[in-house]
Amino acid sequence: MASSTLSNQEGVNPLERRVLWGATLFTLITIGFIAYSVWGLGASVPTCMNNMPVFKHGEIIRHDGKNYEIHFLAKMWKFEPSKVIVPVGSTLDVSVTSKDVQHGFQILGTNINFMALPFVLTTGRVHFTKPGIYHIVCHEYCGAAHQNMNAIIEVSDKVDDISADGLPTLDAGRSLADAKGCLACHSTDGTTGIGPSFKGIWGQTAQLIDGSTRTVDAAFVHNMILHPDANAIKGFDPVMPVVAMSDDEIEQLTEYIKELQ
Ligand code: HEC
Ligand SMILES: [Cu+2]
Repeated sequence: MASSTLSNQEGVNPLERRVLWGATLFTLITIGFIAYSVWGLGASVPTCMNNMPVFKHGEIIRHDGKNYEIHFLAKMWKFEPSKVIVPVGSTLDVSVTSKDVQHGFQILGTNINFMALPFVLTTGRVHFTKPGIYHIVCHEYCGAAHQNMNAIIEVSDKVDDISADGLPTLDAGRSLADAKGCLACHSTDGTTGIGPSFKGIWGQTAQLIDGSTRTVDAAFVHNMILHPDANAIKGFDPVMPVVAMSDDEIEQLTEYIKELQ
């Protein structure tokens, strides 16, 4: 029995010796696999930081060189930003949170595979050495339009730096709406101000004071910006000013309003 083995002063039982060697070998192999996955395959363990304040909007932040920090906001049923263009060789520090329910976040073909949880930031790092389109999907069922929830990272060998159109229209549109003073009268969260909120109007029917109706689409937004006086909407004082804008800017604002559905 064990006590007689232990009291055996002649040395370690050969069977025990084999078990010890076996266990040591097994441990070394395991450590070897971990080392290989970290240095050989570039795996990084996602860090879950639940004591950090979470962000409320998606954002692309450029640090030095080809180092980017991307904040992905998952919400029913899209990711913000929905498109990111970075040059080949970029390293992305990705952090993910959710605005509403539990979502999934996987960048296909990379080691980034997270849960996107409300009030929680999950972060990881991914390095892109090959050009291509990398799809991001939500892999956690999150409601009616779950299957539409996707985004892309385009890794390009043509751009030297993150290109302007790599910035999500949401961010470009937001800063434009801000710069042009639209946000003074139009909220982006559904609350009515001096004008209707930008949130949720896309595709809706606007009731004009002359009794006619308009569908809020690209043509209407364009017309509204150029001739606000010709589109007085029921329930509002017709105070919207004409703001000089290029067609490109109008398009960006239109995209912005569209994304705020
Ligand atoms: C001084 C306040 C004010 C500013 C600034 C303003 N708007 Fe408006 N906007 C309104 C009001 C009020 C309405 C409702 C229509 C009306 O009666 O004139 C409106 C309506 C709209 C609509 C139609 C909304 C719907 O429900 O169909 C769009 C689109 C719009 N504005 C876009 C813009 C954009 C883009 C800017 C910035 C370039 C802007 N507005 C700046 C007050 C403003
Ligand atoms: Cu989802």
